[in-house]
Formats: sequence, structure tokens, C-alpha cells
Amino acid sequence: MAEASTPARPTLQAMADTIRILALEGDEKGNAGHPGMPMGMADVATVLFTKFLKFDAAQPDWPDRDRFILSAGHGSMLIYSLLHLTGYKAMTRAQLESFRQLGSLTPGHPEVHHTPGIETTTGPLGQGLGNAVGMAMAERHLNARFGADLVDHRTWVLAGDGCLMEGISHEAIALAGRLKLNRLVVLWDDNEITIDGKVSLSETGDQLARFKAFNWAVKRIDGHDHNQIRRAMAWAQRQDRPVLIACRTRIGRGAGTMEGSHKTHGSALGPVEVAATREKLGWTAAPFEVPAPIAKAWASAGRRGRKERRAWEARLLASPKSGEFNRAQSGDVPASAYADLDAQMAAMVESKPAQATRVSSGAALDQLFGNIPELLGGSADLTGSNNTFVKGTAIFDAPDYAGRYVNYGVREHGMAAAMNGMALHGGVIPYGGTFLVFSDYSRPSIRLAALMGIRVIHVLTHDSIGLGEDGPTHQPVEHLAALRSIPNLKLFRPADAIETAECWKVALSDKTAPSALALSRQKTPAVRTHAADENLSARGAYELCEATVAEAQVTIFASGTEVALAMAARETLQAQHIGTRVVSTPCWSLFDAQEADYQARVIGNAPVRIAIEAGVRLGWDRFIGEDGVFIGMKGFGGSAPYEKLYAHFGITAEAVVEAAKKQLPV
Ligand SMILES: Cc1ncc(C[n+]2csc(CCOP(=O)(O)OP(=O)(O)O)c2C)c(N)n1
Ligand SMILES: [Mg+2]
Repeated sequence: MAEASTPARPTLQAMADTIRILALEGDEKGNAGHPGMPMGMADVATVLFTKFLKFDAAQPDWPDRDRFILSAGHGSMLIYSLLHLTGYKAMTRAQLESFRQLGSLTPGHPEVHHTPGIETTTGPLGQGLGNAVGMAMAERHLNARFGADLVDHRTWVLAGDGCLMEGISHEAIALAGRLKLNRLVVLWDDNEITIDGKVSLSETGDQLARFKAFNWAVKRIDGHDHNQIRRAMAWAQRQDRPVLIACRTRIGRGAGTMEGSHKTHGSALGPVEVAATREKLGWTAAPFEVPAPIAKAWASAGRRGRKERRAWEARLLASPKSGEFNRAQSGDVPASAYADLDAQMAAMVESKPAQATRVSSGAALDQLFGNIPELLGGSADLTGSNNTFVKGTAIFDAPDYAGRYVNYGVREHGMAAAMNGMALHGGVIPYGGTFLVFSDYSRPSIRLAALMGIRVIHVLTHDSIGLGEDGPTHQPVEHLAALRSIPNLKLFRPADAIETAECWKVALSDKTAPSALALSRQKTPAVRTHAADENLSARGAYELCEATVAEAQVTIFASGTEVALAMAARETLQAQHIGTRVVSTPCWSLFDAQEADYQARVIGNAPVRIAIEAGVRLGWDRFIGEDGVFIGMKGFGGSAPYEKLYAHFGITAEAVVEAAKKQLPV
């Protein structure tokens, strides 16, 4: 197949075969991996990286680079080989040789912020495609904001059959098609194979027809024919809508005897097959060694974009928008970002608004949105319920993408994946709304946001049985616990307007973690009625009210709307000379990050500890201990006015009082 040992100017074929061999040998060394996809897509990737992709290996973070997303993350050796060959400094030969080993830059699946040149963490199939839609959205938006001189790039996605089978692909491509994201190109590894065998085992669909129906331009090519690949990519760049190129390939292309077999999908092929492959490809170099002429040709591909990058840097330097551009890219919010919100909070200490926390969230957004031009919001078809829309905001849509509000449609998963892509792209701060109960639909993307350490903000309203009549299908009970269990995700459940504003500030100020705000549908009174010098919610949990009538015998812990119930119970208990304190717990993970003595002080020494929350107990023992009393949900909710439900399920101030008295030492 190749002329690996030949000449001064190696062919594209030889360059592609280099990827095949590196992928094969990386897997061999790691004694595991997925050689089939890298070998099958080596030709497509070679044409892309040598002729089309705008990048400079010396500057992986160049903001105006094209994004290359390996949505089929199991083919990680493909991108690692490309990064190595094109000269990304960090991706040394030693790294390729440490494939899948602890501490290497070459983990089993690509991880963003771990390996320079990796744009997003992939592996869970379909997510990369969803991220890419968000990246393409961010690109168009920033293009509208800063002009084509500074923002003008494409997003290229390599997706496999698995990515397109996953439901998320439906949401992602529908949104991209509607928004006419013409800078988005999906290169589908159309090899008709997944792990268990032929795609036809489980599918008869027509992907081209599906994409076309969603307003994509589509084309099928032979994914091993370099001319066809080149022509298709050139064609893709001229389209006025997103593009799917179905690249018909053979999995494990070039393998000695196993080409085309699903057995090449997910394991090292073994020394016999490696030898047969080397023979077939005419490859004689030692393992991980790249013959000099080929190495040179690849390195030159890695420098292809250097001139363009330098010209771009010069344009940025000369641009009157450079300051704003750089700030937006850095992710720092403007210095004045919180001035209006702080004023609103000060006023609320006096006005003590009794309102749903979703309304408080909307009010906070009203103060933030104008001051933070990077905020790009939306909702999965629940705008009016989520209070995510700031009046007067233009809608993000073709052909002028300057708008800052996205109509995501009923697509929680696609929205969450797109938000991840936006945050990864940089220059925007995405937030999006749905009901808390439907965080289950977006959870895989929320988890990845936490793993990647990116700032996305989920506005999750209707946070308990407090939503009332819609009933148990819509009433989250386990969701607070489920979200609290995701490492690096901040789950906020603010108690009133001031806490809500505080939580928004914390969510915005941490660039390395996603946040989810659980917000009520129903009204709740103000509990923070005194000015505080610090952002108390940033502590995660804090003493809202101390015991005043006597030494504290009871501590009541609560979050969200149940803090008001805790306060009412305290009132009754104190009236009976039972010293009672209330601790509000808006964000458990932030509390866990506090110093031990702060934590001990907040938990306190009162002999009786009670928690009240309209969710399940799971996790609350951290505050109340195994012997503590938990007042909350034991099963699913019901359909009724919310006051009736709280009474029915015994989540009341009276229940707290009764439990406290029962627990008090005689
Ligand atoms: C959401 C999700 N489900 C299952 C898997 C496990 N898995 C990894 S690759 C794969 C098959 C993928 O088939 P395809 O995308 O066609 O890749 P190919 O075998 O052609 O390389 C599966 C099921 C996964 N990574 N993500
Ligand atoms: Mg496949």
C-alpha cells in the first residue's frame, strides 16, 4: 500500500500509513486500545490535517484555530499520532509509548486540559458531536461580536456509527441544522461496524436522509480515496449549512488479515497481525520510529498555519477590540460585573422579597446580563418557567448570530452538550434552563462538564414537590442527592433571593467547575434579613440564626425553600425556651472544602440534630449523623397544590418541632 521508505516527498498514503502503524503499535505497547478506527480514518485525517484544518502545532491555544473534535473518542491513538506527527511539543514519542498509562498525556480516551491539542473530553459516544455544535455556535456568536478579522474558524468532527446511533445526535443535528451552522463539518466514519458486528444488526436507518431532513448538506465518499476526500472537504467549506460527509471506510484498514473485521475495534491486534500489517504496508522502521522524509512532511503540515496565526496576532494587536477580546477569552468577568447585583442585594435586605427562587434567579440575571457580555443563555423550551430570559435580549439565530438567547427546543441533553462546547470554545459563558427533574436527561453532559472542569451554569427550576399539581413525574426527589454526588459540580439550592444572588456570583466566579442551581417554583419568604459582609453561600453552609434563648439544644439544617420551615420551627422551639439554631446549606461541596474548624463550628454541639429537605435523606448524615432526624421524602411525590403535599408528606415546621422535642434529653 505505501512507499514508506521512499523518497524525499512522501505520498499522502505514506503519511496516512504512518498513523496506522503508530496506532497499531501504541495499542500493542499499551496492550489494549482501539486500532480499528484510527486505521480506518487515517486517510480522512491525513487530508484534513495536511490540507484543510487551520492550526499551528506551536500554539495549541490560538483562539482562531479550527477545532477538531474526535467524537469517537475510543480512536484516541488517531489524535495522539496526529499531535505527535504535526509537532505538538508535549506529544513526544515517549508519550505515545506510554499510551493508557498513569500520568501519561495519552489516556485511553482523550481528555481536554490534560493534553495540549485536545479540544474536549470524549469517549461517551455522541458527546463530542454535541460539544461541536456548541463550539460552532460560540464561533458564530463571537464572529458577530468581534468580526471576521478575529473570529473565523471551523469545527470539524470525526464521528462514528456509535455517535450517530446515540439519541444525543438527534438533538445535536436538529439544533445545528435549524441554526444553519455552516462552519460545522461532520466526518462520519461510515464503516458499517460497531463492537458487536455489522451496524445492520441493529439499524436500517438512512443517516444521509436523516441529516438532510434536518437541513444539513450531505455527501458520501470513499474514505480511502484522497482525491474524493479533498474534493468533499473543499465542497463542505462552500456550504451555507452544516455538512455531513459520510466517509465509507474499512475498519482496521491496512491490517494484515483483519481489515474490515469488528475484531479490530477494541483490542491490540497481537504481534502476528502487527507483523503482517507492517509487511502489507511495506513498513520497516522500528516501532515508534517515523522515517525522516515522512516526519518532515508531517512537521511541515504542523507549521502550515503559522503564517496565518502570526497575521492573526498582528490583527489582534492592532484591533481596537483587543482588550475586550482578550478579556472574554480569559474567562474573567468585567470588573463591574457585580455592581448592579450587589446594589440589588443591599436593597433586598430591606425589601425582604417573598418570591420563588426561580424568580430571584431571573432578577439576578437581569442585573448580570448587561454587565457580562459573555453570558449566552437559553432554555430547553421552558423559558417562561425557568426565568432565563432577560427582557429585550435578541435571539441567537442565523444569519446574524449576535443574539444572546438560544431557543434550544425540547433538547436537554443536546443543550447541555452544546453548553459544554461553548465553554470549551471560550469567549462565552453558557447558561441553560430546564426543570430539575429533567437533569436526568442532561446528566451525561453535566458529568463531563464536571470532569473537564468547565464553567457552565444549569438553571434547574421546579426543584421539589413544591411544584405541586404537575405531580410525581415532574417532582425531583433523588436529584439533589444525585447531583451532589458528582465530583466538582456545585449543586446550589438557595433559600431566598439573597442566597440566589450569592450562588450566581459563586457560579460565575469559578472558571473551573460547572454549577447547577436548584430553584423553586413556589414562593418562599426572605430568610436573609440582615446585611452580611461576605458571601455566606460561598461557604457552602453557614449558621443563619443562632440560638438566643438558651444554649443551643437543637440545630436544624435545611436547604432551599425548607430553610423557611426550619426558621418557623426555631421560632416555636425558642418560644418554649429550647435554644435552637438554623444552618442553611446551599452548596454541600463548598462546605466540604472549608477548614475543619469552620465545619465543626457550623455543625455545632447541640445534642439534637435535624435536617429538613423535600428530597431523599441520602447524604444528610454528613450533617446530622446516623442518629439525626431527617424530615423529607421517602418515595415519590403526588399531584396536588403544594401546601397540601408538604402537609401530606409531613415536611412541616410542626414535624420539626415535634421531632426536636422527642429527641431532647429529659
Ligand atoms: C455512550 C456510550 N455507550 C457505549 C460505549 C462503548 N463503546 C465504545 S465504542 C463503541 C462502538 C462504537 O462503534 P463505532 O462508533 O462505529 O466505532 P468503530 O467500531 O467503527 O470504531 C461502543 C459501544 C461508549 N463509549 N459510549
Ligand atoms: Mg463504526
